[in-house]
Amino acid sequence: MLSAKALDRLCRQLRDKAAQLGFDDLAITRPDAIPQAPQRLAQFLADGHHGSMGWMEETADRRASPGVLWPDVRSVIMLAMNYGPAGDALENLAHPDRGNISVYARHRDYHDVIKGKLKELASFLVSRAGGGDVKVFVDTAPVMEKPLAQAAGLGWQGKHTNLVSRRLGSWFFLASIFTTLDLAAAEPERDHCGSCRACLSACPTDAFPQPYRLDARRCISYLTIEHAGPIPDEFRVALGNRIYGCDDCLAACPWNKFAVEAREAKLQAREDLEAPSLATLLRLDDPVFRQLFSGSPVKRIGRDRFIRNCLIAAGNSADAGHVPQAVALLDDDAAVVRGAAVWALSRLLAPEAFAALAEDRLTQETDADVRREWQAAKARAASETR
Ligand code: B12
Ligand code: SF4
Ligand code: SF4
Repeated sequence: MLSAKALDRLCRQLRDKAAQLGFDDLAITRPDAIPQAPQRLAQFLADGHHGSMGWMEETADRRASPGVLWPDVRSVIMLAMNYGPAGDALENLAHPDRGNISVYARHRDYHDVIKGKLKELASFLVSRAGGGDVKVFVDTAPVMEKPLAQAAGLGWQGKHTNLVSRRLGSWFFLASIFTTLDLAAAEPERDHCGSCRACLSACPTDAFPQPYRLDARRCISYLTIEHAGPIPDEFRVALGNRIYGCDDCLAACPWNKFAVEAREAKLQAREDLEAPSLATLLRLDDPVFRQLFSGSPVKRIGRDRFIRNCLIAAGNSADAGHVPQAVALLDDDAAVVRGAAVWALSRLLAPEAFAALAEDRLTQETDADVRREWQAAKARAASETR
């Protein structure tokens, strides 16, 4: 058992080491510091707000309570790593000839960047404490990182549900170290949203049924990354050119006036992912997709889902230059790509030209979902011709 003085020294050393490793903040809490989380998570799941993320339901008990995930845990160390953009995060949304990849994915996969540093920090802790057990997590285990980070005082969950820090703004990742060591816990951060509603109003798909609650099924981040099938029709126009994730609610937050650019070089945007040409992306086959997104979080969704997203962006671009590539993608092996190509063409071709194409291609299509896409788009074209 360490004395209070030794504990204090240990925490200071831990903080210094974390800063040295590139973390931007560190705070400590108790595993039982989020008593409201189980009920709130249960409500989120009962409302179906997790959509097809079945893993959230399967792990709910462990997710809601660190003590269920690991009964021996005595302290939770929460860490923040800034990934702030160099310029205006939303600038690229005004360029329909470009695809927009959200800021968190314009560089190396943060899981890879953070994991090694976390392990090093955890080993440092054990060696300085002269014992104790540790487990490290960065979005890789059922841990409610945001409420734990608020309880530790790193920031507060804003009305958009993400953690906001008075010092860092909104652009930072979270990670945690669970330990059997008894460390001094900090006070929770209080809510500084006040009467502001900027993030709620900024959402293009109206994904917040109430402040502090998100219906993931309506969120562009979920629709472009987590959702596997066709993107529901009602959200396609709102996607604009967002082909991977969305930053609108984060970027709207006035607390970002304190945000600075990421200091970790691996979290600074790759130039080729800041505003990639949609025409080029639409031509990616599987090997080239894997090569382009090697080491990037985008690789996780696979080429077919990515091309689906790019086709929706092409349909929103009003650029008939995409027509030949969209026609070529009508023969793609993946039904989800063919269906999105139908939608893009229905938006890029004149109604008469689309109707003629549909006449020719609908009979060749065997997949039921894609046939439905053709029929819905044909009906739209017919109503526009009338
Ligand atoms: C599932 C998930 C998603 C889902 C669902 C998001 C969500 N808000 O739940 C989707 C795919 C949509 C998503 C999107 C994004 N995500 Co995400 N995601 C996660 C993940 C894996 C779990 C989150 C979770 O547990 N959700 C379940 C809900 C119920 O929990 P919650 O959001 O904390 O819910 C709280 C509120 O609902 C609130 N609440 C409910 N009722 C009430 C009532 C009152 C009065 C109050 C005050 C509060 C309140 O209490 C709940 C518990 O505290 C975490 C990593 C992790 N392991 O924590 C990353 C994580 C949250 N994501 C992250 C990021 C960066 C994003 C995106 C910005 C990515 C992007 N640019 O596209 C977007 C942001 C969208 C948004 N506005 O949330 C970061 C956020 C970092 C931060 N600073 O907060 C995390 C922490 C990953 C990480 N390790 O850094 N994500
Ligand atoms: S990430 Fe985009 S779509 Fe999702 S809640 Fe925020 S603003 Fe809305
Ligand atoms: S935009 Fe306003 S309401 Fe939303 S998180 Fe920031 S301060 Fe809170």
